[in-house]
Amino acid sequence: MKPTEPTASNCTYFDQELAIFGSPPAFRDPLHVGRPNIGNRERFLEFTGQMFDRLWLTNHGPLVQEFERRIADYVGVRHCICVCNATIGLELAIRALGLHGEVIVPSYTFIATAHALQWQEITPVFADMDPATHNLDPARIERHITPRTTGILATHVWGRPCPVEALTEVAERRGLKLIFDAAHAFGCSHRGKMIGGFGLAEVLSFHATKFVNSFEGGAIVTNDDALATKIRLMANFGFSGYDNVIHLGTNGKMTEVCAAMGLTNLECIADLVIVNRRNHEAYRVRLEGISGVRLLQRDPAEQSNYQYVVVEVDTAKAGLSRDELIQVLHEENVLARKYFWPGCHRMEPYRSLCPHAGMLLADTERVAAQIIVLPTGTAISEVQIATICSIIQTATEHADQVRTAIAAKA
Ligand code: T4K
Repeated sequence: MKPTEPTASNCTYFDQELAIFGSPPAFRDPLHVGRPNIGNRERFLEFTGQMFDRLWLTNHGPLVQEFERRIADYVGVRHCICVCNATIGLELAIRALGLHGEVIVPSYTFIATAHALQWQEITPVFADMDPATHNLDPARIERHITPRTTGILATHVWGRPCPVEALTEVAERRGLKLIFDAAHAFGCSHRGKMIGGFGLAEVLSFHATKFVNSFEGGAIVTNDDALATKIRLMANFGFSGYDNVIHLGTNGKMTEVCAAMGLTNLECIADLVIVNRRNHEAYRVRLEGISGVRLLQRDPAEQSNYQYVVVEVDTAKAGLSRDELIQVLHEENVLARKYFWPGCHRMEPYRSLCPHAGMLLADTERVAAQIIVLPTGTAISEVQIATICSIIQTATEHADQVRTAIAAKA
């Protein structure tokens, strides 16, 4: 009998038991990608206790100030402005920098990167990725630069650093402002320097699904004093002291309870890396040798949060397409994700605004159709990882039967 919750001694997966063939799923409860890491609950209660005692719940309170100080120290930047989420953080950075017209972005990123521009009536112009890294390819940017282009907004996809130097060179030579969407990259480094200090500003996310979470939250980090002052004003309606609005602004403030969660999780950041790294290594060992399934590696010389376990499926070698493998996993209650399929350019409003964008995004389209993101973080065990890998192995070894079973279900 197949166990509903595999144990260490019983985690081998047999082909006749695949749920796609009609057996019960390997996992009774769904295994999600993006399960939140929850730090020390006692610490969280201490922080929130202080908050209740002070009767200070939001508007740049002491917990937010402390969170900002600790992030700035950790990243090694002069300024950190915490905000309610990274999407608002991107919007604020974009607006404070005066970007307008067109801005070059990857299509292979979460939709928020593009929306943060379009929301402000700036056209995101999608450039292709380097398929080896999944990051924006500097060599493919220049063909998109027009007299209306004012900036480049690049994402450190999966926390693996963008080619920062090459992007900086293009930006400087063409007179463009360069900022980074670092939503995935808190705790990651590039050439020994923490991500957060590159470009004119970088934007971090502390969403529940991120490596360090503050329920919802984000931060703009920068070494530019004037920019930091401006963003701080803009995130608080443009207020400078009581009753004095000196700038156009919005409400981008982080609450104290969010900062309490962020501080709690920041205190155990080293443990979170250990868990994610252990998981990544477990996946690496068990996926190695499965034909057509390649785990994206991290540069061991750099710091990484190992927050995303990303595999590329080569249909010809695996015998199954990415979508077929996803279906196999979902039948087993492993809710693997297809991030960032189908690419921003194929989502609205961009699909309608620029229906032919895909013609210059061949690698984005190809890679987006090959990616599976697997569960990791503190909510998953090594035994569960072993089972997931065994499901993948069994499915690829019996690809023909799996395809037949999928076709029968259609
Ligand atoms: N830039 C980039 C490159 C980003 O990846 C993101 C966010 C942003 C900007 C914007 O940052 P924020 O404004 O969010 O700070 C999820 C996250 O919601 C999103 O924050 C994240 N990127 C993106 C990569 O993943 P969805 O649409 O996949 O969310 P959803 O609801 O499907 O949740 C993901 C999984 O997490 C689910 O399988 C269930 C699990 N989950 C989720 C939550 C909220 C839990 O187990 N517990 C939870 O509390 O976007």
